[in-house]
Amino acid sequence: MIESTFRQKHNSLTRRYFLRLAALSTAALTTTSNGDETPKRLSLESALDDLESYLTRDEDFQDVSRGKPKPHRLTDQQKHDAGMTKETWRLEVISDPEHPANIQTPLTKESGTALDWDGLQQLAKTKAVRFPKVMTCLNIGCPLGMGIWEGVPLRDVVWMTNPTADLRRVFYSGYHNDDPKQIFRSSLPIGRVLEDPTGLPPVILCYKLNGDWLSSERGGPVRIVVPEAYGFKSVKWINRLVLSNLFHANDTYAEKNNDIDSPLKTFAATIFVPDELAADQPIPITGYAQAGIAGLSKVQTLIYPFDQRPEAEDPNLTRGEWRDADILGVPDEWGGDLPENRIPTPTHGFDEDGKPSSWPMRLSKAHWATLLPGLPPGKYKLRCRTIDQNGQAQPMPRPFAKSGRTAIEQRVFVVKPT
Ligand SMILES: Nc1nc2c(c(=O)[nH]1)N[C@H]1C(S)=C(S)[C@@H](COP(=O)(O)O)O[C@H]1N2
Ligand SMILES: [Mo]
Repeated sequence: MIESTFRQKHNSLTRRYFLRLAALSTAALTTTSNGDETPKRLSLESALDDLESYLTRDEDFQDVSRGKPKPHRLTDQQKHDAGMTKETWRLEVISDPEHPANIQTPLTKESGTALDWDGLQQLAKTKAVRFPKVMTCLNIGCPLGMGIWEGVPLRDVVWMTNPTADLRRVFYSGYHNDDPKQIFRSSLPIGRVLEDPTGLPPVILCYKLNGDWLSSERGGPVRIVVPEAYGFKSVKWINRLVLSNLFHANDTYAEKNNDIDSPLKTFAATIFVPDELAADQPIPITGYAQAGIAGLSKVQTLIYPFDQRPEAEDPNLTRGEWRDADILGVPDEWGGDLPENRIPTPTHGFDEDGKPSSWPMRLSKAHWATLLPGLPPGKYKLRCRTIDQNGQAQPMPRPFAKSGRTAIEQRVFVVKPT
């Protein structure tokens, strides 16, 4: 779905991967039964040309924002008036009138205590955190983009109100044309805001993506980013936090049957699959995986003749002869317009040299590739799946579509007689 023109071509890592495979199986790659090597070369080239960069440029993210008009399409003057510029941005933090939390110093526009851009940047001097995260919509099969997000922990702003009791949940919403019907609201239990589960970065008030100020389309000047959640928890153009004693969610996204408590799932998808191959020609395939809350341990592929239907009896294809693909290593180039191609330090999950502490990274993307043995002429189905770090094969352990997509992808290709 991402525009191929924006894809970073000639990803050197993947190029090396295929070259190494080619060297290992020179005989298989350089001659077909009739001595013609052209089709093989062609499909390797196509596989490489179709790759994407690891990080996504701000403007290359897909956008699914609601609103009439969408807030980021307002004119500069309208954004100024709406509090959607650095100069005019204000964040109010108040107690819920219906389910009051006990807070001593609400931050309001009226009293001139609302948090402004300077106040946020003041906090950022000592509190700024960064972490990698793939932004994925619960209802869309393909991630919207992969970024390094920077911001101030939301708890530091909650503490500014001096809460003392009766605080169980935080509701938050962004600018939506001053129309109550257009409000996009999300929420979190206060526990998640005040404390980070082991290994997870904090929920942040985010103002930078990949080292640069967050654009208006991405939710700038300031949005929420929740590391382990689907996109709808990461509200854009944030301007209001409501501290509440209500004990349950009331997210806008709960409409339409969405499971709003589901953290990111692990799944794989293809990027390049040849449509057509010659008989016995090795089959180069590339793809990406999303490492969800349970991490990523393997990506696997399965091929079977088109007219066999193993899924009829075994919907998750657990009895198939799945083959391990190779998860590609740390990229040489991060892409995403990251300044000097360097992960800034400190960033959660990276060491002082900007190298990932583990790979593939949780709550992030990974790329994979494989070169499968050639096949006799016919029409085939290719499937790919992940195994997470708990050993669960996709779509398990949480197969329900409304909890985030994990359906096993299928692609069709044809092998022609030579
Ligand atoms: N204010 C506001 N924030 C929002 C939305 C919205 O419509 N309005 N959409 C949400 C949804 S459903 C998703 S998936 C993510 C997408 O983030 P992105 O546009 O940066 O890719 O933004 C979320 N934040
Ligand atoms: Mo979404």
